[in-house]
Amino acid sequence: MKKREIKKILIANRGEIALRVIRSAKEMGIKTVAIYSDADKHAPFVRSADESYRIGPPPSNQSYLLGDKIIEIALQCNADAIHPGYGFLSENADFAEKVINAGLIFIGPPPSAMRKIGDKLSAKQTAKEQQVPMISGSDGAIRSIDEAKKVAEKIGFPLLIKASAGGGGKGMRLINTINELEEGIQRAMSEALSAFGDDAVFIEKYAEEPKHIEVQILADHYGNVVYLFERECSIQRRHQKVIEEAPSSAVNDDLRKRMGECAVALAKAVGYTNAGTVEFLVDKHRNFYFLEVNARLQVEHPVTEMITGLDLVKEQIKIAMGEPLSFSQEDLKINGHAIEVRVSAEDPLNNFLPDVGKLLMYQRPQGHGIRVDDGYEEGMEIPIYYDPMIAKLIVHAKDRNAAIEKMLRAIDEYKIVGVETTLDFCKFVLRHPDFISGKFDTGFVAKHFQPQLLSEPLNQEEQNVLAIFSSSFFEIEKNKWRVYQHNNLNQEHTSEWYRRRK
Ligand code: MV4
Repeated sequence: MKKREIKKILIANRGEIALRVIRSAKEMGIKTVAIYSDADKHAPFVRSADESYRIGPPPSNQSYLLGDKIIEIALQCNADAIHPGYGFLSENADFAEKVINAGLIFIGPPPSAMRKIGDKLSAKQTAKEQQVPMISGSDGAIRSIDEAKKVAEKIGFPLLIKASAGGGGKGMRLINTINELEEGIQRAMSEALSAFGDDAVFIEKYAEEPKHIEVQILADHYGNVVYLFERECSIQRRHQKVIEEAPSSAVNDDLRKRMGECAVALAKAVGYTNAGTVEFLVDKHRNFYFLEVNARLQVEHPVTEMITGLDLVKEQIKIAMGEPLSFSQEDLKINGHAIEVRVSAEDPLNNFLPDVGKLLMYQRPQGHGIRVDDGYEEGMEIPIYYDPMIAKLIVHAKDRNAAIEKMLRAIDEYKIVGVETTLDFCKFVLRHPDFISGKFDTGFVAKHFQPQLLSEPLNQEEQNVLAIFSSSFFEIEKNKWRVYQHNNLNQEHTSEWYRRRK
């Protein structure tokens, strides 16, 4: 692999991750190009890039998913490389291939590696060949109901039917008895076909109360592959991660090394380069099982950056330029503990439905050990067209307890008015005895969370203030008032602030 200079990068993404990539590129003396949809015209990432180009109307399929148009812009503005961020085109092997065929550098793994681990059956096949532990299940795709029944007899119930092309829980079905099996397979296959254009499904024994733990890897073009330890991602709801941390309190040095080495072996086997993540389930006996590979930089990468001191985007860019990794596995040490919470414009009191709108007030927490990766500013609208994540709030401290304390302080300092957010929900999790003790699994939210736990009934004084508000300035419904309460804004402050706004 010969070295190739990168002087200009086009970022094929939006929001916080576009800004995140732009910042690292700037520090490396690399020029940046933003592309944006009409919904993002005034976004910070568009302003902070050296050049920016409109790509189309707000919907993703008319903007951030237009691979050919994005490549055309990259060529016109003389960019050397494209960084895809996460989501959108980031794991699309055909797009990566087109980027390369256009003479540009794709800052990510080679399309061949993306294809080998892109569908779960072929990823599992490779993992198995590398002696990565597998949960018991079917050997490859299920071809008949008879075959499904044989596998079920062998492994027992409950079991899961998974779509090979699915990811992040899409196309998964839980089967509790033999009676549900036939219909389950048929439905799973037809759903997979319509959702992914591929009806391949497979069966796995259902692991009960598992933890979701993933290993970050980096691989250069000279066969050097390292693991940057693990992230604990069990706190999620409906397959959306809410809180991530590094390291995991359930992983000891021995398990860390075994999981890390499996991830490295898998990467080497498919000729993987750049940054990637290998996902595992870990059961209560500390057995780990391969799940899937994510061929991109992930949302939660900052917790790994905090405990390793590395800038993963810079590492991605250096790898793409053909530089060898500047460190080996032995050089890497875990320093302290990091936690990330995803701050989303969703209403936990209303089934986490997106609550988009204007950020009337937006003040970030500050201070020692606090990092906010966001893509919005006060006064901006959160568009309805994309993921409702407003920000990632990341803290770093000497140990897990200190990190939890710091996160609670940071959440209290975060002032967001105008949309409901997941901040209070995260506070609930961070204070829960089972979270604090580390005794939690992917079922935590379903087991412990009820919306009532976030909302105390209003006391008399609060009701009085609410009455004044709703009759005088604006129609402020109860939940909005709770946001002011959460933000510790007293009545005078709130009304004065509203007066100024008006
Ligand atoms: C499983 C499992 C239990 N047993 N596989 C969900 C997302 C996808 N990546 C795999 N998932 C699971 N696979 C077996 N054999 C439980 C889950 C699962 C889960 C995994 C990670 C994070 C959250 C989860 C929530 C529910 C179920």
